[in-house]
Amino acid sequence: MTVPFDLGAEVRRAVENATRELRVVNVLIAGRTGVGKSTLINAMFAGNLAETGQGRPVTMSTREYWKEGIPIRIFDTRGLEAAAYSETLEELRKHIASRANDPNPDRHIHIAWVCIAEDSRRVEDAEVQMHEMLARHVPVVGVVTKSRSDQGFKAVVQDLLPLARNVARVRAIREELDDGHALEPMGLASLVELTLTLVPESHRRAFVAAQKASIEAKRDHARSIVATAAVTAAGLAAVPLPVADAVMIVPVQIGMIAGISSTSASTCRSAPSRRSSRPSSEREPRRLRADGSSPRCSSCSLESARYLEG
Ligand SMILES: Nc1nc2c(ncn2[C@@H]2O[C@H](COP(=O)(O)OP(=O)(O)O)[C@@H](O)[C@H]2O)c(=O)[nH]1
Ligand SMILES: [Mg+2]
Repeated sequence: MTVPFDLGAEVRRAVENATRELRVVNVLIAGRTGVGKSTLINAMFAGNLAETGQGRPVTMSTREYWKEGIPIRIFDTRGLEAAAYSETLEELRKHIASRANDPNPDRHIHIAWVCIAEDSRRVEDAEVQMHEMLARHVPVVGVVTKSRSDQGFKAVVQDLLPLARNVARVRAIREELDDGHALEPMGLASLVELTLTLVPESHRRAFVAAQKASIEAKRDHARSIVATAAVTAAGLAAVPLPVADAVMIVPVQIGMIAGISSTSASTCRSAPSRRSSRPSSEREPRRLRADGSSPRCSSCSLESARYLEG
């Protein structure tokens, strides 16, 4: 008996499902000018988000950054040093509260990082007040930026930002010292892991996909997708079916690949484009290999449905 099987339709459906499930995670990053927010954003997330111009103003002091294809929105809050600080804070509070009431959870702010530079060795009142306001609405992490030598500063931050769920130390870029030694970036993967414990479960996958600092987070996520698909496939194989098991199991495999590639989107999209500049009508049709497998992304080596799509 022949069962019609449209591979293209299966791939499209799997990619659509995986993309729909991905959601959009919203991260608010607060801190004084110069503490290293933009540098941290660019080190942490795909797409050099903080370099994409000015972003969109959402309040007088807050700008929203995003890029097509990356499931994250960054809210960069400046103005901690402004004279009219309490107005800045109130304006931001209203904005966060109105988002929290939005029925669409993709509009909520899911996590806030309050950044304080280690070299300042000071926590200002403005930062304390900011963290108090934010903690009423979202989980807050204190982020000590430009870390080099703690000397008890993390404990001071923990003490002065008691509503922060945790405090992380990061160095977003490599720093070369006069004597030729270099300090490598640090703490970024830990900040990913810590943040993942605090964002709602529904939005974790989006965070995993958007971040580029922790390959482990992507790998762990891929493993859980593979494990789920294996259980589903085993269940199908156990049921006597009037068609070959493969017919039922191939869509599960395609879904699994689409799920994995959607959380590796940043890697795939940063790969040198293999898209042709020729109009699609002039391009050769895409082909599966002789063994039936699909081409692999040159960057992440995933047999990627998203890549297949392109
Ligand atoms: N050494 C070192 N410099 C950093 C680090 N993060 C940021 N910077 C530098 O600090 C300056 C201000 O950073 P920027 O990201 O523009 O700060 P923002 O105003 O908070 O967005 C820039 O010159 C960055 O290169 C870091 O982890 N280590
Ligand atoms: Mg900046």
